[in-house]
Amino acid sequence: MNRYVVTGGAGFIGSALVRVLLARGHRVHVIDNLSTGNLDNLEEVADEITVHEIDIRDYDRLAPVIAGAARVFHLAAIPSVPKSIQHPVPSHDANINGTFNVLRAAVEGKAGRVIYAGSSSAYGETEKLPKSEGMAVEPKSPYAVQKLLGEYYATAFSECYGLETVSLRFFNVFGPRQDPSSPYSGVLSIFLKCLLERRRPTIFGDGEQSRDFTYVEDVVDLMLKASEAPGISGKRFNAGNGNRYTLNETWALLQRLEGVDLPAIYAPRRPGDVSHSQADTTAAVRELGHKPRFTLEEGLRLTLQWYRAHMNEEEPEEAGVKLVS
Ligand code: UD2
Repeated sequence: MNRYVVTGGAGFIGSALVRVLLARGHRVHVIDNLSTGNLDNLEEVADEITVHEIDIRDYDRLAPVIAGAARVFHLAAIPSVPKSIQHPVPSHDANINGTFNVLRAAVEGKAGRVIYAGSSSAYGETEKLPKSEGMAVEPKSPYAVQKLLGEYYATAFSECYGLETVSLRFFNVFGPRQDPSSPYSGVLSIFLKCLLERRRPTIFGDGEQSRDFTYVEDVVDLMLKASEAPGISGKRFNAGNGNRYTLNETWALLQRLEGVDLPAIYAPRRPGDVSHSQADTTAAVRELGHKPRFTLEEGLRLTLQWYRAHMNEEEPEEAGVKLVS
C-alpha cells in the first residue's frame, strides 16, 4: 500500500512535493480543483501521476480517492490573509469544511497518516520571537482562524478516531512555480516579477514587518520527515527556516542581486497583517530531524533563475496531464 495522495498537488508547494514522492518510488494521486493550482506545474511528471480534478468541498468525490491511501498530504486551501477578509465565505468553506472532509475521508477510508499544511498566521502577534509551538495563539484574520481550526480538527481526529495526523505550520513559503499573477500572491513572487519587469513594487505598511521566508524544498523535506517519524500523531510543528527579514531588507537584497535601483512604493498596511514572524525550529529539529538547507539569498537566487527562464514562456497548447475525474 504505497499510494500517496496530495491535495493541492498542482500548486507550487504541492507539485514540488509530488516530484520528490515520485523520485522515492511512490504512486502519487493528486487532488486539485485547479483554482490556484495549475497543471503546467506537473507537466514533466504528467505520465507518472493520476490527477483528479476534485474540489475538497465535494466529499462524495473526494472520499474514494483518499480511501486506502498510505499517506495523505493535505495542502489544498484558499490561501491569503487579504483574500479571506474580502471573500470570507469560499475561504471558510474550503479551508474549514474542505479540511474536515479530508480528515473524515481518511478515517472512513482507513487511510494512513494525514500531514496537514497549517499556517504561521495562527500565532498572530506574539510578545516573543521566535514563535514556538507551545505559545498561545491569537489568529488575527479569517484565514488564520481557518488554518488553526484545521490543526485542532487534525489533533481531535487523532485523539478520537485514532487517525494519525501531523500539522505543520508553514512560514511564508516561496520558490519556483509560485504564481505571481494575483494581488493575493505571496509577496516574494510579486517582488521577483517586479524585479524582472523592472517595475517598482508596492509595500503595504512601512516595510519593517518581517517574515521567516522559507524555501519550498526545505518545506517539502520537512513534510516527508513528518510523514515518516514515529510517535508524533496529533502534534504540530513549525515549518520555517528560523530567520526573519523585513520587506525593506528583502527588496534591497533583490535590487542588489539584479543591480537595479527601483525604490518601492508605500501604501497603507493591510488589515489582518501580522507584524513579525519567525519560527522556533527546536521541536522540528529535535523530533523530526529538520535541517533547513537554504538561506533566503540562496532561495531567492534559485527562484529568480526559474522565473527568468519561465516568465516569458508561451502558454503550452496542451498541458499533457490527463484528468481522471
Ligand atoms: C501568511 C502566513 C504564511 C502563509 C500565507 C498564505 C503570516 C505571518 N504568514 O502570509 O505563513 O500561511 O499567509 O497566504 O501570517 N505585501 C506587500 N506587497 C505585496 C504583497 C504583500 O507589501 O504586493 C506584504 C503583506 O502586507 C505582508 C507581507 O508582504 O506584510 C507578506 O504578505 P504575503 O501575502 O506574502 O504573506 P503573509 O505574511 O500574509
